[in-house]
Amino acid sequence: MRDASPQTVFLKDYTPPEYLIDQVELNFDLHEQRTQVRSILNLRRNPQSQERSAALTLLGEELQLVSIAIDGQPLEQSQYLLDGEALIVHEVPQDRPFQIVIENIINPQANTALEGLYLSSSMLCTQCEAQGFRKITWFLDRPDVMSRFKTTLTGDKSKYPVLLSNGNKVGQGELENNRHWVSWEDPFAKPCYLFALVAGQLECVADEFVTMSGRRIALEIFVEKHNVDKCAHAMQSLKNAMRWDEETYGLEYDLDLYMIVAVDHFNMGAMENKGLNVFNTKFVLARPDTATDSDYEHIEGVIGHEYFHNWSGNRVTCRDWFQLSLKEGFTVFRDQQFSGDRTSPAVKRIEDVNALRTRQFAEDAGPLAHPIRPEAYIEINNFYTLTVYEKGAEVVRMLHTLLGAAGFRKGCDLYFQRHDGQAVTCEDFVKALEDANGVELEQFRRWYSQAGTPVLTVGQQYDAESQQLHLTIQQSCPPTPNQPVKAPLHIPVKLGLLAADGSAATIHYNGSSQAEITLNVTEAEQTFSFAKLPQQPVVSLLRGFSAPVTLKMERSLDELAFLLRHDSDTFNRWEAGQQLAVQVIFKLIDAIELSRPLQLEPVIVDAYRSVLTDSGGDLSYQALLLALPEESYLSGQMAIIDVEAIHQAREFVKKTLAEQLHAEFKQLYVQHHLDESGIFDAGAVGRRRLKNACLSYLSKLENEDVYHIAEQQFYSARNMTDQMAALSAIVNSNHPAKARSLDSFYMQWRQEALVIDKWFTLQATSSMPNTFATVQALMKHPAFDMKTPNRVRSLIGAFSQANPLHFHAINGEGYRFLADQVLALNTLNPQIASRMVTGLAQWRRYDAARQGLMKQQLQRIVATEHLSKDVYEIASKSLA
Ligand code: B3K
Ligand code: ZN
Repeated sequence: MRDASPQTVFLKDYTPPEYLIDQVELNFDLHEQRTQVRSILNLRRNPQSQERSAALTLLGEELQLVSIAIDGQPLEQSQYLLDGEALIVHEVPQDRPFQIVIENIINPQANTALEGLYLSSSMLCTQCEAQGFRKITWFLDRPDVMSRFKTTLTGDKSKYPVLLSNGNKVGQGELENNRHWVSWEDPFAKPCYLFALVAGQLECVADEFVTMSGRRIALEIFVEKHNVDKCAHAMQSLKNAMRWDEETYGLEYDLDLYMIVAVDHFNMGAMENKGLNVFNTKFVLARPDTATDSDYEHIEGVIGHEYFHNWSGNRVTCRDWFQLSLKEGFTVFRDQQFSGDRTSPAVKRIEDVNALRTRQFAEDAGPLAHPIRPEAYIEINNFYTLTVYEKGAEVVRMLHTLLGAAGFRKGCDLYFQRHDGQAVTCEDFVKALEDANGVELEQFRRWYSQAGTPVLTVGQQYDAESQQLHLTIQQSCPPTPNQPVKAPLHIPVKLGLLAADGSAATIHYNGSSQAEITLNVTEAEQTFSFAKLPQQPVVSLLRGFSAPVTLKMERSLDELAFLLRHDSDTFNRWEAGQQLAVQVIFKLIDAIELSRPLQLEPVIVDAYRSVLTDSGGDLSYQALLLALPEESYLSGQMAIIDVEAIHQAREFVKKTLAEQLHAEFKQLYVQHHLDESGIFDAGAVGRRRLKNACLSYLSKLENEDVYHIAEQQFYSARNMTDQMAALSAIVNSNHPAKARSLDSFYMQWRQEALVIDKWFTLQATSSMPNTFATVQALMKHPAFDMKTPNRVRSLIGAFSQANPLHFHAINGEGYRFLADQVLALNTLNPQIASRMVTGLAQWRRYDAARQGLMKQQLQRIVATEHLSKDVYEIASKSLA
């Protein structure tokens, strides 16, 4: 058990800050083990606050106090109180502004939690969101306190030749003992979570961007020397993002300088600190031979995301952390739009929905379900969730759908104009959209407060005599923790109708005639009627996945095959193929569970044959049409998850398709297997994706010919996409050269940490026997390191979250292993530890034996002494 039960923070308890800090001056004397901080805070009472106490409470953790003074007067011990989390000054001036000067010491080297100021390799850097600033110095560490920061960094010239902070550089100089200093000033008031500093031996890759109003912005990417040749794509992505935000939202960059620093040790993807983004190297570094096409896409997406935060997050920030989705959901929506525009909107949408349905839906259906605006937390870092981010983005997307692109833009314009420089709420965002469009979104607001994935159950009735189609839509939402009963939501449902020849049937509805309409589903049950339909049309519902819901609608395999061939909506065309495969796979699962012989439905073979022979132009899209639903998506459809049957059924479909369509797969493979350097353009990416999808099918044949193809591709590849695809085909088969290929890959890339991460992940996610033994051996590999989050994720995270077959082994070894690692990480890095616990959270979805085993490990975790708040919250809520 923990030493004391941790406190829960509630949204309903929010009150405005008692004091404000208008200006801060920070001075850092940087040393790995003993950094001295001198902080000058210019404070005043907040006129908005109702509280009337004379005391001031500043938050601080793991700090060593040297001195504290008010208005030049040093404080005696009796004038303040110090505990592990706060510094309370008993009396401060009430009727005038005052100044507090604090000196304290921190130890960055001892900081393995990677929050606050820490050491990554030989570089010093910070991570302050959500509450890391209090590990740097005592402060009003809450987002509604916005201050102007001036920062001076002093450090050794050889160790820290580069000294960076937010804003513009305003001074620098030399000191004795080979030391130097640099001063930075950020003219924009910001919450302290957006503060950053970086010090180290860094090379700068520089470029420039001219804004729409003609201002020249210096762009600088800082990396370690050996990575200088991997920054071009990140730089181009940044320029693309800056242009896109101007063109799409009319938003221009505000400072004269935009800096990005790439660090090896980082708890998440990246951080949007004002003017000085700190990035996980994973989302910056790319060269065709080291990064896959997906890596290239993710880099562009994350660079865009952090850049877009400059407006949605920094210029307009969150009042409190319950409003996190205000900036995250909105910014994810913006980065999704950006990536779609840069690549293919159809492909991007499918990828996003796929991720949402496999991962966020599971979160929403389990013990950790929460609304996109949560109402309570123990540790806010636990709420950077798929729900807040991805479902949050879906909620913004629905607003975009309801208002139309122009109306949504008008609303955003008003939001940014009305709230620039403020810390606001989700309510303020919705209000701005309403006001700008003269609409009311009262019922829609429930999306912010209700958790769980709504289910739409659709029935159709065609009346030949009146030529009418009636669609009855029922909505419901399963109970989630603390929310047993849900009220109906406002759900936009996009609809199209197809005539028998596959063409669009006109929708006559409420006096208008259109090819596609958006239905406003607002009640628990509603019937929509469509007239002038001489024949029964095929319904294409929830086009573009217009709402984050589960759709239940009876469909025959033939109807799905028809939609896969003819639906003009690219999302629903893909979705029809998915649902076709889901139905086929579930029939096989039934057969497996009844020990019956397995047979593949011919309709899916025909459907795949037509996909294989009709490219339609977008090869990435064609590759997606060929991808079977993932095991995790299939799990989500099962009352009691049977990992083995799911795996076996899906493999059977894949192998049988490969056998029956062997010639077609081979032909496409050969056609698109060109000698490519790995240039990242849509054409080349599509060719690689399609070809490698074919290779993945062919590898199921386990024959010499395919072994040869895979090995050839592995050794001759000049880009990482092809090399990884070939290695993956080899590792997930009985290929005789498996060990040799893995060794050769390791030797080739041992200097490239991000590539070695892939090497770990590939082995951790293998479906072949002995994977668990391999994972255990890899834990002892010299390249494995518990203090490097990327490495932990690549091995422990990959095994527990992306290898259901082996993680859920019936002897419980996977669960025990995960709990061991969670407890080891708990002391080192609570944020990473608590992310790993989520592998056990879904225990109720498994059979009784597995439930018992998973629960046992969760109980073991909760019973451990000195458990971090992070791990305690996730483990105890999972058990609740
Ligand atoms: N805002 C950061 C995430 C901070 C996570 C803190 N535990 C990155 C992002 O969403 O852009
Ligand atoms: Zn973000």
